[in-house]
Amino acid sequence: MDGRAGMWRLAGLVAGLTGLATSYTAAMVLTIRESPVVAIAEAVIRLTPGPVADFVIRFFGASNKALLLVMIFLIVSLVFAALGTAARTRWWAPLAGYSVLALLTAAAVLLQRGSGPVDLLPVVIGYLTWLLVLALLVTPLRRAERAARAPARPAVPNDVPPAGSPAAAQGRRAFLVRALLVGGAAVVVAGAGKVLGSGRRAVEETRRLLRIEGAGQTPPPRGSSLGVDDIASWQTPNDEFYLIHTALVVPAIAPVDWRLRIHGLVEREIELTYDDLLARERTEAWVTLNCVSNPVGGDLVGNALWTGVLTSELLAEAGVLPGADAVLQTSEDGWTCGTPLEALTDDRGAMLAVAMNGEALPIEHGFPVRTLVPGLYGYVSATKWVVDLEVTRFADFSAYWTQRGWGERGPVKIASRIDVPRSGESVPAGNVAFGGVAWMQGTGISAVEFSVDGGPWVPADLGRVPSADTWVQWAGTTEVAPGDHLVRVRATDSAGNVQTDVERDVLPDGATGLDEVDFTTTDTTDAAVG
Ligand SMILES: Nc1nc2c(c(=O)[nH]1)N[C@H]1C(S)=C(S)[C@@H](COP(=O)(O)O)O[C@H]1N2
Ligand SMILES: [Mo]
Repeated sequence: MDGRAGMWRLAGLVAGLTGLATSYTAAMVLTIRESPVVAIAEAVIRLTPGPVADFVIRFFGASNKALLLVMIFLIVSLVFAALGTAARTRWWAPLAGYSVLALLTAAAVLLQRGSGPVDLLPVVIGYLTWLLVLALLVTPLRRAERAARAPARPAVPNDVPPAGSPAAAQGRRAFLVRALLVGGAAVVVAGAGKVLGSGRRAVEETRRLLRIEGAGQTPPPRGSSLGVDDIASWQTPNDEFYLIHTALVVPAIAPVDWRLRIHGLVEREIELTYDDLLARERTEAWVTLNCVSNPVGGDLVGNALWTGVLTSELLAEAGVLPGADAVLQTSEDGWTCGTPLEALTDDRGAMLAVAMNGEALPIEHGFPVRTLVPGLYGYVSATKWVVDLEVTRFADFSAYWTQRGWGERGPVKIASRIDVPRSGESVPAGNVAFGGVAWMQGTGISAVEFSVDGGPWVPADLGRVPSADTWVQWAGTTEVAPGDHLVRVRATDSAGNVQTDVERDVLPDGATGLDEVDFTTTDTTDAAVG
């Protein structure tokens, strides 16, 4: 038995575990639900045949997942050690081994519900850590072995390498120092990840158990959905609602820690706790929220039922002083926006929202409290994780996006979108179905028309809406001959303004122009005859 083999195993083990530590912490920092190792455990559970899984779950009770994690951990530890050993004679062996492990993990991550490319980042970070740390650790080991084998020393006639020259001993010492330093760093990194992750999980758990009394009592109006497949559903589910925020690490705020300060040009400062806010009278409304960065035809828009407390009432209580025309909103993560005071005090229903579609706000949508102002783009109004409202003057400040060239005020612009047919879709010629959504919060949509190949504008049917603040589904059909076509859509608001076809970029204050979709119609009579 080779006495030095232990060092190679140790190198493999330290490199492997350090990679697990960095990938775990990356997952916690990126607020990915679980670490890659958990993704593997879940994949194993999912891929285990039903009866076996049932047996295992019954046998191990609630601790089965923890046990599975421990087992996976032990197995990969053996693999890591083996890869260290393999590195001694075949430099490519760990590379191949890590690649296979990373690919398997990536597959497990992608199997999880709602995962996307970002969720692969921890896997990539772990993979790079493996390669880097192993290289760092085996370099002195190789040096030691080369020194031990140096021709200056007579070969020893057995398979134990010579105890070694001073150079060999030095190499091994360098290895041990590095292994110790890397191992220590890995423990620190994993500890940081645990702290980050546990705080977040506690908040997620609190949120999950939270019931906001009375929220979610306003069903979508009958007829809001036209029942046409592939038009965006009138109510956007929380986990499909678009997300925009500058925060890399989404704030996880426990309700007990949340405070809102209302101050500035007011007679009385107000400080509110979450309980204070929940104790107040609540309002609930369907409101469509959209992003100023949404291009014509884009999907940075969603419609949800929001429950909260009217800002008009809070600001009336604070007593706004003359001269104020803005409210500078600040979030826990330091993002700011400037909202016209009027929009927060008039009767449009601007609110501090605590629930979205009847559930406590999801963390990434601003838990525990966000602002929601019908009729304004999100970047000037919809502050997530809001903690501070300063009544002030537009002349006296410049908020996050305004500093970056975006308009100071962001009233929404009228828009309409084609969801059916999809771009490039091929449909049978004849009576072709068209449909989508249109919105102009605050004013409402009175008509939507579509036109094929520059032909006459065809009026569409509109779904029913509860107010002017939500989008409306539109749908219609018209005869289309076989061939390649282009359909365009335009909306008219309830004040009689027809959507312009003049194209403007999203910068500085929202895109304009008409959505258009290319599609093909195929002659079905040919197919029937053939
Ligand atoms: N704290 C914070 N709030 C924010 C933002 C942000 O970056 N940070 N982005 C705003 C923008 S630009 C939009 S469009 C909306 C999006 O809200 P959503 O992510 O819930 O859809 O949030 C707004 N509130
Ligand atoms: Mo936005």
